[in-house]
Amino acid sequence: MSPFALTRTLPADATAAALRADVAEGLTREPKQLPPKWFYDARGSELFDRITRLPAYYPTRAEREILLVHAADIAAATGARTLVELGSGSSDKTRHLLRALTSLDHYVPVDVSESALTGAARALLAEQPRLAVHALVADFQQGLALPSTPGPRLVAFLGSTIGNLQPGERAVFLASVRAALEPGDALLLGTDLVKDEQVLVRAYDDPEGVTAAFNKNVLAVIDRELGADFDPGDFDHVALWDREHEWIEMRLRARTALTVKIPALDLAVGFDAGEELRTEVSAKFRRTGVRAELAAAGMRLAHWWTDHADRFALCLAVP
Ligand code: AVJ
Repeated sequence: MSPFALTRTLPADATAAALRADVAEGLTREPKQLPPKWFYDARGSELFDRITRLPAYYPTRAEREILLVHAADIAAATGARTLVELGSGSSDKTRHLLRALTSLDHYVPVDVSESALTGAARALLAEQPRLAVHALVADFQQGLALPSTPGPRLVAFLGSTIGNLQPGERAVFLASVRAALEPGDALLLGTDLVKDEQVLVRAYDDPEGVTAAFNKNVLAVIDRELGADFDPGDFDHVALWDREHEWIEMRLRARTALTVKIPALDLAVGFDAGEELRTEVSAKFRRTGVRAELAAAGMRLAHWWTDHADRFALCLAVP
């Protein structure tokens, strides 16, 4: 049995307090907005899992293709002994990476969800007995205090989750990754690429309606956690391409004028008919932009791999 350790850098009640603060702030501002991290309760995670298998949602398959085709290149470029995976969730992509990186002996999954971490770690330990797993319950937006496992380290941030951050937040995040890297370490970053608007919008507004259900799930989370009386049926799912910022926005549009009570916050929130609540930004990238953002954070773009249709990129950045 290989060793397993778990470190919590998040107080047990931090998540509940953060949700209250985000809802109080986000629903009382103009325009209304919520951060996308609150989609992912058990049902939201299951819906996201279904999204990754939808014909219209290409990013997961495109990234998996790159991981499979370029596994040996990634391994040769890093020789990592420790893989740190940010926002690891239940991630099955990780398996391809772990199999390819034959030099690895430590795996450090980092996630805000302790249950996702212990579940994934158990499965991995059974499958990869050579690995010591040191799980970290942490919010990667609050800085990176990595456990002292042997180098070189490869920090992986896959799935284009970086696209959920606003440009300013990305700069802060990349700087904190850079600060955690030593010479010989590297960052493996997955980014969805700018492409035809129709393809992009369809990926966030699938004909099966799974993304619509995923989007509305955030209302069910607020109902359950804060005692609110949102009726998801009162809102329409909206996905649009913001050409100027080159990002997809998901919104929830009120079908009629309505008022929602949120007892835990002692708050009543009014929506006009047609008023929209922004629930997610999913930025799309170009190579030049990624290179510039990495450079601004003190990293150099060393490798850039894309899938056969140039829809998605995996890149390797070094300090
Ligand atoms: C997990 C953040 C990468 O932005 O594409 C999928 C989440 N939202 N469909 C993305 C998501 C709507 C996804 N990320």
